[in-house]
Amino acid sequence: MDPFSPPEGFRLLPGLLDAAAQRRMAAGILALLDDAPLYHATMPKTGKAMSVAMSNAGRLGWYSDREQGYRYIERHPFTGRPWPAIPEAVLDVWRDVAGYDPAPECCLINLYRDTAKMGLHQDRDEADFSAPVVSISLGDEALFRLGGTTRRDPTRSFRLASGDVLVLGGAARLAFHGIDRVLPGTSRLVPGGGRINLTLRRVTRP
Ligand code: MD6
Ligand code: FE
Repeated sequence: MDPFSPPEGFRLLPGLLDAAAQRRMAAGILALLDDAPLYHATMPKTGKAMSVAMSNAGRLGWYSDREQGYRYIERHPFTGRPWPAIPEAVLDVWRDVAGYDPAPECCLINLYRDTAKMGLHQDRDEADFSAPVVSISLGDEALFRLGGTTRRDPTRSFRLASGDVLVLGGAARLAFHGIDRVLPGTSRLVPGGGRINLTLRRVTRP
């Protein structure tokens, strides 16, 4: 008996990006990190650093620190510059799969090296849950855990490989999810090893 069934609006699109598209996208993202360097956001209240390194593209970037917690900001927290534009190839993925016309305002860039992981969470720092979150995996494979809309719901883990695209829309927009671990050495895409995940979101109401 498996009590798990994915919430409505969960879509996994394995291998949506072919190897050439993955290489171009990863190179574009790494280039943009010269302008918007990676940082480790810290947890509200405790100030504990997240193991995943982050940056953003788009008008708004997701950020967190001890003092002000989770939020979206218009400028890089350390350089003070506006975030770089979301690469066109990334916007194309949104246009292909989101089923939501206004363009994403945020592309959160997550880099997992070594033992980095992400605890079970909901994406709920946005003002508009009618838009899906679209997520693109590049590089090493990861074990992604998906649950339901309450923390107590049963969960299941899925393997996400480079080029896979995940859509959390509908009821799944507020599903709990996280990354249990990354499987080192499963891809050669990211120089130095690791996994890049891009999540595209609407933040404000259109
Ligand atoms: C990750 N992804 O794949 C983390 N959030 O590294 C997320 O937190 C995520 O994949 C919302 C929707 C899809 C996701
Ligand atoms: Fe998330």
